[in-house]
Amino acid sequence: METNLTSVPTVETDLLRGQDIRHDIRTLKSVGELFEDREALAILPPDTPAYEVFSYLPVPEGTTGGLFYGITRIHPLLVGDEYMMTKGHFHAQTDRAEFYWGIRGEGILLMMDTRRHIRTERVSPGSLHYIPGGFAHRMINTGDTLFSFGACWPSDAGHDYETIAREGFPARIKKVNGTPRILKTE
Ligand code: S6P
Ligand code: ZN
Repeated sequence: METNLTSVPTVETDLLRGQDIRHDIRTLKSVGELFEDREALAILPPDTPAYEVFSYLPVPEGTTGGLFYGITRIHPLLVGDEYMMTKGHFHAQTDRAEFYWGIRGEGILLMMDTRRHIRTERVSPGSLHYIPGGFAHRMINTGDTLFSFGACWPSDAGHDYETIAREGFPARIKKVNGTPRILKTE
C-alpha cells in the first residue's frame, strides 16, 4: 500500500521555511525600554526591525515531553553605545533548560541565575551553548553584521518576560573604543 510523505519545514542556514513556521518581527518600538540611552533611542525610527524570530512549534505550547525549535536574527544596530539584544526571559517552568547555537555573525550570551549572578559566553558560528534551568537568557549582537542563532527548548517551558522587564540584567554590553565590553551595573 502506498502512502504520502508528510511535508516538513526546512532549515536554510538562518531561515526556517514551511507552512507551520511562525515568523515574528520585533521592532525598536517593542524593545526600546531595554536600552539605557533614551535620547539615542528617540532619534531612531520606531518601526526599525530589531530582531526576528522564526519558530517551529510542532505541539501545543505547554505540552509535556515535546520540543520547540527556533532561529533568531538580531540586526546590527546600536542604541547609543549599546548593542541590539533580545528582550531576554526566564522560563515560566523555571527548571526547563535550552540549547542555543551560533549560526552567523558574532554575539554574546548573557545568562543570570535567580540570585542575579551572571555568566557570559562568546557566540560565533558553530558554538554551542547550554542554558541550564533557572537561568534567564539574552543574546546580544556585538558585530557589524546580522547575528543569527538557533534554539531548542521544551514545549512546556513557557516564558517569563515580566521579571526581566521589571528588574533587568545586572550588566550592559556596550561598544567601548570600538570593541564589546561587558559592564556590570550592580
Ligand atoms: C525561547 C528561546 C528563543 C527566544 C528568541 C527571542 O525560549 O529562548 O527562541 O524566544 O531568541 O528572545 P526573547 O527573549 O525575545 O524571547
Ligand atoms: Zn528561552
